[in-house]
Amino acid sequence: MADSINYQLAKFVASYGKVSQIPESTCPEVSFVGRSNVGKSSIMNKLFGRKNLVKVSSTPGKTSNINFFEADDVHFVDLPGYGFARRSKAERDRWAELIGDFFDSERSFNLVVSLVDIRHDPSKLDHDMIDYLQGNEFNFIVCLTKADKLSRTQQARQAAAIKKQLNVPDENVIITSSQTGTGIDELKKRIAEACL
Ligand SMILES: Nc1nc2c(ncn2[C@@H]2O[C@H](COP(=O)(O)OP(=O)(O)OP(=O)(O)O)[C@@H](O)[C@H]2O)c(=O)[nH]1
Ligand SMILES: [Mg+2]
Repeated sequence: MADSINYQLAKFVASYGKVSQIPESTCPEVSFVGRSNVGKSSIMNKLFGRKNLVKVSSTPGKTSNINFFEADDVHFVDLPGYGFARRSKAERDRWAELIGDFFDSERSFNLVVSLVDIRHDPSKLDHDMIDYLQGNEFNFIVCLTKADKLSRTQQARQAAAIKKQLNVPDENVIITSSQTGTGIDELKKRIAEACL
């Protein structure tokens, strides 16, 4: 680990269904949260320069465990998505418990990457998640995903509206696309700042 992270070394570590199963942090950790289908797995693959190290699902709500990846002595944590409409109450309760336990636990929360679809106003659950991160003073950034689906003008308009609605400072928001690579270098920079 020098002044940048070698993402080419990325590998899968383990998948956990309960927070109590996760070993103590042994290195810096970056976690990815956001609604189901927002693009968490895709942005991680883009960081790693890999097509499908992190499973990208055509069926939303597929990632129901906490999945750990590692690159160059940094952990990358793919958290299960929220807000999938066709989920049962039991599944939603399980999600809330898993995420609640995770952020309550004694870990190295170097950076939380909170993903929000740039095309839509943030949902109630996006607000809850980001309010929670702000309220508990987590070091976090918001990645606005799927920017390739909007024109430059629309991107700027949506980014401004979303920042205002979520009440997060300018410097905490990055416009990204896992398809074109927009914003990925900036994200890498923020990860390096938080972890190295
Ligand atoms: N156009 C475009 N599509 C994207 C982008 N990122 C993700 N997608 C697509 O959105 C869908 C969901 O992406 P995932 O990365 O699986 O989303 P996720 O947040 O991991 O979803 P869950 O694991 O279900 O919570 C897939 O069909 C992706 O190909 C992007 O930047 N641009
Ligand atoms: Mg996923």
